[in-house]
Amino acid sequence: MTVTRRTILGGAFALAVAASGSSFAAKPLVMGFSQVGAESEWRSANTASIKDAAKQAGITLKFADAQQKQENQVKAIRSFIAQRVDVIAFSPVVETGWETVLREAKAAKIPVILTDRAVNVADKSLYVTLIGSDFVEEGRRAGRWLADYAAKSNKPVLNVVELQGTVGSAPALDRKAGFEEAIKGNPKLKMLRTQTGEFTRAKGKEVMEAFLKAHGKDINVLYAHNDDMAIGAIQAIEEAGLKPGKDIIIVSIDGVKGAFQAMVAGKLNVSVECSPLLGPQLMKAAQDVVAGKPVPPRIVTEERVFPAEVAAKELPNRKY
Ligand code: GZL
Repeated sequence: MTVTRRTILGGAFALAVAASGSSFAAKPLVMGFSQVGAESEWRSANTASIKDAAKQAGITLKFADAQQKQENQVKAIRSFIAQRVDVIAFSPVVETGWETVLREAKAAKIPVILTDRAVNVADKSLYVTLIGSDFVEEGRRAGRWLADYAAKSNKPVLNVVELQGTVGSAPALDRKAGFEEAIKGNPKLKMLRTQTGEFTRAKGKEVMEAFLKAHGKDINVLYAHNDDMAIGAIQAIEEAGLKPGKDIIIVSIDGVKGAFQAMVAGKLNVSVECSPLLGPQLMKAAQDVVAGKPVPPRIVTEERVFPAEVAAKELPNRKY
C-alpha cells in the first residue's frame, strides 16, 4: 500500500479538527499529468476523457502536452515534483529512459500512475499501476482477423505491408509482436514491408506512398497500428488509382470515429478497439492512492473488434 505525504498529513489534520469539533473541506487533490501529444484522434479523445474526469472528480489537473518528445515529459514530471502535486500521471511516449525521473518522484514521496502506455523499468515500485489496453492482444486480434480473411481468399498469397506506431513505444512494439504471433507460419500471408508512420495521418500517407511506389499492385493488405495512419494511407491508395478496402484490404486499431466512417464508406475492413476513455479509471485510482487504499498493479480496459459489416450500426454509439 502506498502511504503518501498527503495521507499522513490528512489523517493528522482530520484528527485535530475532529477533536476541535469544527468541520473542514479537504483541499482538492492536485494531479500533474504529462500527455504524449495531440498526434491522433485517439490522443485527442484520451485528453478530453482525462480533463472531463478530473473536473467531474473535483481534482485540480495540471496538464502538460509533450508534443511526442520524451524530454518534454521528463521536464513536466520534474516541474510537478517541484510544485509538490499529490499525484503524477502520464502516458509515456516510449518505454525506456524513465528510471531517473521516476526515482526523483519516489524520493519526493509523490505516487506515479501510468495510463495508456507502459514503461520498461526493473524497479516496479517506481509506479503504482498501469491503466490501459493489452496492446499485444490488440495485435493478435488484428492478425486473427486477417488470418480468417486469408483462409477465405482465392489468392494463393497475400502480401502485407505494415505501418508501425512511434518507434520504441509500447503500442508499436506490442501490436507488432501480437500480430506476428497470430500470423506466424501462415503460408497465405507474406510480410512485404514494415516502417513507422509515427501514429499520424501525414506520415502514414507519406510511407504508404513510398510502399505503393515500390510495390504497387503487389500489395494486398495494409496492417496499420492506428486508424490515423490507416486514414492517411487510404488517401495515398486512392491517389494511386487503387480502391482501399477492396484492392488493398486494411486492418487497423483504435476504433475512432474516422475509422467507422471509412468502414461505412467501404474503405477500411476492420478496426480493433483501443479505448482512450481512461479518465474515470485514472481519477478513481488517484483518489484511492492518495487515500492510502490498495490499487491493483494493472488495470486492463475491455475492448472489442469492429469489422466493416457492423460499422453503420455501431457508429451512432461511438463515444470517441
Ligand atoms: C494506444 C495509444 C496510441 C493509439 C494511437 O493506447 O498509445 O497512441 O493507438 C495514439 O492512435 O497516437
